[in-house]
Amino acid sequence: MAISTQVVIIGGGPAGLLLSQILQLNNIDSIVLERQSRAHVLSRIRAGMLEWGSVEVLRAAQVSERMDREGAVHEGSGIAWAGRSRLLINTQKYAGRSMMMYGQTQLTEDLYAARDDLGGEIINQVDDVRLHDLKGERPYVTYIKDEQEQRIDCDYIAGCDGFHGVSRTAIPESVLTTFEKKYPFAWLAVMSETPPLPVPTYCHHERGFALVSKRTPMLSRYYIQVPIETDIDDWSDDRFWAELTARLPKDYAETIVTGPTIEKSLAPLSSFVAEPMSYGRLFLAGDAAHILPPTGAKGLNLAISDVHYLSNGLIDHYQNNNDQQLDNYSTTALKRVWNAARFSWWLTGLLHKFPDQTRFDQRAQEVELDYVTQSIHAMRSMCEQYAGMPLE
Ligand code: FAS
Repeated sequence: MAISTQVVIIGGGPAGLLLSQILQLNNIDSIVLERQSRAHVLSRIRAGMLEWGSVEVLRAAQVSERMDREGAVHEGSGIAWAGRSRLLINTQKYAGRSMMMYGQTQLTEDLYAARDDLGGEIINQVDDVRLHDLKGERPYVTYIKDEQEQRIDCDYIAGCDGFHGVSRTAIPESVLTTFEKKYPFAWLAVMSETPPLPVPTYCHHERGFALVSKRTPMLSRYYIQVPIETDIDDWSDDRFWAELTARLPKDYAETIVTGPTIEKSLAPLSSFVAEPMSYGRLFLAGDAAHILPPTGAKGLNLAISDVHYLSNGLIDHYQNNNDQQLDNYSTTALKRVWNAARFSWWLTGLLHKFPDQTRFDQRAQEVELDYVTQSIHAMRSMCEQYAGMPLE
């Protein structure tokens, strides 16, 4: 039994849900196919920092009411190093754009609620999604739901199914080029129901990188760099708090409120970009096409900017019969992706301790941080990229 729609969206994470929301606001039908249950998707704890361009896309998509009420607008993040110096990546002052602290978990809840309000179609717990006839005029998707094979005919397919999804693998290897860099360390992340420090701050330390961040006024998010082969069971709460505070400047270490962790996870760091981000009637958006180390807080923001470009292209197709934006989607999206990938790679290299690092490397990192503090040109460049390049 085949049904049809205009756009099939594979993946019900932030990219897929936002795309379906924007399309429906522009009278374009879509169906979202999501492998997991809604509860599973909403249990994920990930990003927390939104660029102002992302805030504006979310406002236009009518999913920002709680973000504007509960999110925290702030001027940027701090960097501390050598236990003393400190700088503020003041995106408001040097790039004219603030940042918004708002958790990806909350944003995904808001997206699901908005889809429910508009009666958006999201089919959870589907299996064996397959893409067919991508080079034809009428591609289609098959999947298994409740042990029944289903088929959806459509005009376009949006692959929003993350790094481990099926969409990217539907592009022939002869067409796809991938670029990958794996870092020799991971981030050990915890969440605690404790009041966070006022400013999200990256800490460069000879013991390794640390990041103090927040999600809400009573939800703190902390990260420390650990070796890639780390076993999370070796990290009790006490050991985590002792290592985190050893890497913070003294005044931070003395004011941090510790407590039982409510979540603990390991995230190996890697950079990955796939080109092109489109093939025939398939368009990739978000982690399906790229993965960046969370250092630059870019992953979620790139998923939003991909969706911004892709939805503009689809709207132009259906409303103006103009395919120029769709034809240029991959080029346009990749320009912003590579900008963010380079910045994330640079900031990761600047702030982390590499296994083969020498004292010279450590000192060179500290001097570069001193330089960024003293040079308005270097500071402007860092802030412009941290704030996110303006959406074209
Ligand atoms: P997602 O992976 O979120 O969603 C893809 C969806 O597709 C999932 O729900 C999945 O279940 C579904 N799916 C997969 N295969 C499927 C199939 N075959 N059929 C149907 N559905 C399928 N980014 C930042 O900007 N700042 C941060 O601080 C930050 N921190 C992070 C910390 C961690 C631990 C992790 C893992 C990521 C972090 N990120 C951060 C990046 C992260 O937030 C992603 O960029 C974001 O989730 C991308 O959203 P999507 O592209 O929608 O992909």
